[in-house]
Amino acid sequence: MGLFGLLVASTASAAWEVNMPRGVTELSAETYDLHMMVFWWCVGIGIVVFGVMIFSLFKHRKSKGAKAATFSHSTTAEVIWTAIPVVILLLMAVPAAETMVKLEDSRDPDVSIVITGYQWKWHYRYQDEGIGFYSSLARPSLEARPKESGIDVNTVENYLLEVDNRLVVPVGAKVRLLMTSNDVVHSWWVPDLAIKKDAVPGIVNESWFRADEVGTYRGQCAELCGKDHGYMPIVVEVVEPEAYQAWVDSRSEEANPLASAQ
Ligand SMILES: [Cu+2]
Repeated sequence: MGLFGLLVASTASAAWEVNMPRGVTELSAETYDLHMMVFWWCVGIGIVVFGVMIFSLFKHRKSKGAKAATFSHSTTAEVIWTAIPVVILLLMAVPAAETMVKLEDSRDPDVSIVITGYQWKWHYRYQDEGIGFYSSLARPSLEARPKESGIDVNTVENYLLEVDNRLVVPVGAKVRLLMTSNDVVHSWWVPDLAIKKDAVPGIVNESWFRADEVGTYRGQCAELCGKDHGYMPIVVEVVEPEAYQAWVDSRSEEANPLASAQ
């Protein structure tokens, strides 16, 4: 309890979540529910197995004059303790497989974005809109980052979780993500979208999401990619379709020379 108290006290200033978030997409909710289902199965199995074990140890202890049984095999017991786990695994595997099939189905997207990992930033290119830009750690975080900066990082809003150029997508649209890397292996991870996918040089990985709620969702690179691995956050802004169109128009007008570079 003391240790727990310490742990809570040391992180009291930050939101302290133990569990994974439920997220804002249908599949993130499904993933969360699967996770919880398997978790409760594990809790149940733990209670039953340790319950029987502890009860047996206590009930048949030597001081009570218990005599050890001498049999070494029981076909009935072996069939039962094989059959029960098989049934449990099937009960978990069927819904998990259904969700996995959906996770892989990135056909017919409304928006398609190529994500390229760089040491240490992200590049986003909207395939059909002709928009391309880098997304780097925001200046307030960058300035507060060095130990000798003298800036209290607790005063920086969304410290290390803010970028200069956010990824903007429309709410309710199917967004396909094609991920690759320019140098080493990175991983594009946004918990609220239930996406954590490696960005590997020379390989294009695929993922997709359909955000149901307008909002700002934050993530980080999740693959140790070098000294500034902790300084390449991800910010996804889910907006209404009209706001998205306005953003696309404003971006196109800028005629960003990097748009066609990637
Ligand atoms: Cu990285």
